[in-house]
Amino acid sequence: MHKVNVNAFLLFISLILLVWIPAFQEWYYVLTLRANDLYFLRKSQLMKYKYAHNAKYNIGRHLKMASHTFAIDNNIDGKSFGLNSFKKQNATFVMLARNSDLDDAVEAIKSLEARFNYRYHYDWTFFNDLPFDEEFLRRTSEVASGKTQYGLIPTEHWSVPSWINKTTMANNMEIFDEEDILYGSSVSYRNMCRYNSGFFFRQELLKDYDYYMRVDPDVRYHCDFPYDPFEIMKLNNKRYGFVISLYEFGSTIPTLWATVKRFIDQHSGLINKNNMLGFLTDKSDIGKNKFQAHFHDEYNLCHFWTNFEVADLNFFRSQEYLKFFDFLDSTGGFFYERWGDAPVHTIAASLLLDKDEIIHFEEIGYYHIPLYQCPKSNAFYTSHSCSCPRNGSYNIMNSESSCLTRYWKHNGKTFIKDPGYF
Ligand SMILES: Nc1nc2c(ncn2[C@@H]2O[C@H](COP(=O)(O)OP(=O)(O)O)[C@@H](O)[C@H]2O)c(=O)[nH]1
Ligand SMILES: *[C@@H]1O[C@H](CO)[C@@H](O)[C@H](O)[C@H]1NC(C)=O
Ligand SMILES: *[C@@H]1O[C@H](CO)[C@@H](O)[C@H](O)[C@H]1NC(C)=O
Ligand SMILES: *[C@@H]1O[C@H](CO)[C@@H](O)[C@H](O)[C@H]1NC(C)=O
Ligand SMILES: [Mg+2]
Repeated sequence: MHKVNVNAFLLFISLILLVWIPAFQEWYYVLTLRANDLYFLRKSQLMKYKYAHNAKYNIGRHLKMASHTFAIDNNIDGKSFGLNSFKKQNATFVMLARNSDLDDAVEAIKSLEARFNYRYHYDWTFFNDLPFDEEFLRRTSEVASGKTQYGLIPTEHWSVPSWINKTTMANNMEIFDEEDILYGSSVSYRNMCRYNSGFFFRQELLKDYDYYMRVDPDVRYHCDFPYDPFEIMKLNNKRYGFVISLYEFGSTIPTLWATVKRFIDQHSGLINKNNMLGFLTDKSDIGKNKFQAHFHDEYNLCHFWTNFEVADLNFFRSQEYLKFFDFLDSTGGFFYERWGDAPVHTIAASLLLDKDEIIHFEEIGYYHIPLYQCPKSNAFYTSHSCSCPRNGSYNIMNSESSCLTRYWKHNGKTFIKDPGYF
């Protein structure tokens, strides 16, 4: 009889197992995820009846015009928000940091990995105006589940241009300091705001991506993500996404709005027909949400907090945006005043994009000192293991300094789970 070669047979079996076991694990993993999902959704529905959310605490009811987090109750078929598609988008996280931010940066990365990225392994791209040191490279690479890459910002993107009058700048910074304006005399903060307004998207390392999500070292995520925000952007043709919206300090932007108005006059062709100018200029009270800010211009100071930002890089790379940035930059306002990247991005998105291209990510539990976005529905809170103080005054959902009601008023109430949205 033909003699079986035992060694060859064992090798053959080992090869089969090597290929088969990981495939099986992946399959088993997805199955248990689905089962968990279903289990928590069922459980959360029971919880809802046991502890009816807002009614129990009697807070924040007046401010909140609508929520689609509640819609989860109507749909517990386990297919929540396309969680299981696992299709990776053309996207990266982007973190700007100093070497001294390392400990915080590691915590922020761990937080986002635990709440979202361990399922997807999106790339992490880090930038610094000085070279990152060995320890920064090592520790951030250790905690990131995706590829990590590190860029040095060119000096032209992070310095006071030669045409800025240094005397005027110094005089103005002195006044800003006397008025106790935050970062009143910080040159590095001004460089940072101008870089984030006009240069981050030009970095070589970002050329190969369509979308990015900004992650600062001083932020944390407090709920499991119910979806991939990049996928939401892609599937719904969104180009700019935010979580928190507030009133800016008017003293940091005395001439910004006048500059914007000149831009609108001179480049009316660039302004989107279906823009969201109303969001920027509405100063009326909305229900019990009183208008909070005081400013001499039409601008109501509402802006998206850019420390969280998911956006289409191609928007920032567009001729429209570049023209807008150059126009603002040419006035020197980033240095003579202290224009933040938040009002700049917000005004640009509101004027240059179709308002349907902007999205509020209501289900993302997010913290940047001192504010949270903490989803208030018990069903959502429990099913996504949130760990934020839902009923505190620093939950933006309860806060009167939020511009969200103004956003809802001017951008409708089209939510992710509305029928036919996907
Ligand atoms: N590389 C570098 N990053 C900076 C510098 N200043 C601020 N950043 C980053 O810019 C972002 C915002 O800075 P932060 O101090 O948190 O400003 P705030 O949130 O407006 O108070 C964070 O990602 C910081 O790590 C700087 O001088 N160098
Ligand atoms: C810079 O501004 C100061 C006043 O702030 C002015 O006296 C000076 O002439 C300016 N310098 C230049 C080169 O324009
Ligand atoms: C990813 O985005 C970049 C920049 O827009 C683009 O050049 C590239 O083709 C995209 N890649 C894929 C796979 O879509
Ligand atoms: C809500 O806040 C009150 C006090 O303001 C506190 O006693 C209560 O424990 C809080 N409940 C939750 C669920 O955080
Ligand atoms: Mg910060």
